[in-house]
Amino acid sequence: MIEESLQQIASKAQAAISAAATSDALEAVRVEYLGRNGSLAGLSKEMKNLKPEEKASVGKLLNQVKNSLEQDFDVRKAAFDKAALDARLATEWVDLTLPASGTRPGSIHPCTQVQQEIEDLFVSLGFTVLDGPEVETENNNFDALNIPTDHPARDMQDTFWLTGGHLLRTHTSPVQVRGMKKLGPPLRMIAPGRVFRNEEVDASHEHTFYQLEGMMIDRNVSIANLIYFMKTLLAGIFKREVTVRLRPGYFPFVEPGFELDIQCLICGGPGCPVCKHSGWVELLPCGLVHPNVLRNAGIDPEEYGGFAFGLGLTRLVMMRYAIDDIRWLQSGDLRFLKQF
Ligand code: FA5
Repeated sequence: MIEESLQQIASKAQAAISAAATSDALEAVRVEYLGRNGSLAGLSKEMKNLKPEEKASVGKLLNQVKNSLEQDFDVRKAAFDKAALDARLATEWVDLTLPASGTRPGSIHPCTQVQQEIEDLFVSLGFTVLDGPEVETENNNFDALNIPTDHPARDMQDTFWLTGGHLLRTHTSPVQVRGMKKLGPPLRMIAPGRVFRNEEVDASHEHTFYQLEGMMIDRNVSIANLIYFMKTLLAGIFKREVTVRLRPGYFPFVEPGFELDIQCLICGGPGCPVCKHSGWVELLPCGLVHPNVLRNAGIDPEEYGGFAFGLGLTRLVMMRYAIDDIRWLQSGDLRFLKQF
């Protein structure tokens, strides 16, 4: 009797599994026949009314039917799942090789780009790249560079003074002092870095800006060497003819000293706020290293000489990219930065 009911349930359930048109309909069939309160569960509850000798055979049959229905159900379910996945893949096509959407890659700051180019150029010419601290001693920033306490040249660079004989370096020249002591002669070094001056900000002046110091010490270094390296530097950066002028310049740490100016590339010469309407931009002061500076670093000026320069890196970047106001460079404005 119970076997008969079992066979009937089995064939009805099989037919229902085959007939289920959707995954939801199939699930309803599963609940109806195989669920906790389904038909098979109802039959197994009746087992307790069977005679002991019948229990084993009916129990076995019940299990067989249950296993077989579960298998049919799984096969049909897998078919529905696959069809659903195929349908999804057909509409939701994903190209995994595309860059992820929503990310905005950063870019290298124009000052860093130009700095790296100059470093590569000078490294190829045998120069070492040195780093120095932004908080310097008064001695390295001034005294060792032949600018004693009462020297009027101290007023040329408005200084942010700190306590204990320290200051924010006003130029990269103190790295000359460190470089001479570290490397000893002969030497070729450059030192890019951030410098600070307590001065009014305008289109071409920042309180915080970048310079790039350069120095070569050897026997028989002359102005011809200095001019060669300055020309190589400008040709490497601008990759085209630029008009420059060399005029005498006063810096206590060089003798003779020069100012190398570049014709303003923002206005092309007639004058604008960047060149203070002069047509020229101060870019590359330089000169032959003063004997006192060599002596202060323990180098014999009778044996060695050298040249040094202090490139205004931020101004060079302005000229290179025709940036008409120095304040853009530290503004952090993404509309500006995204162009590089
Ligand atoms: C000096 O700082 C010297 N140490 C340079 C030097 C080194 C001369 C070695 C000789 C030998 P100066 O104060 O002129 O010099 O500054 C150098 C360059 O920094 C200037 O030509 C200019 O391009 C840039 N500069 C100066 N002040 C500012 C400023 N406030 N904002 C942006 N750039 C500046």
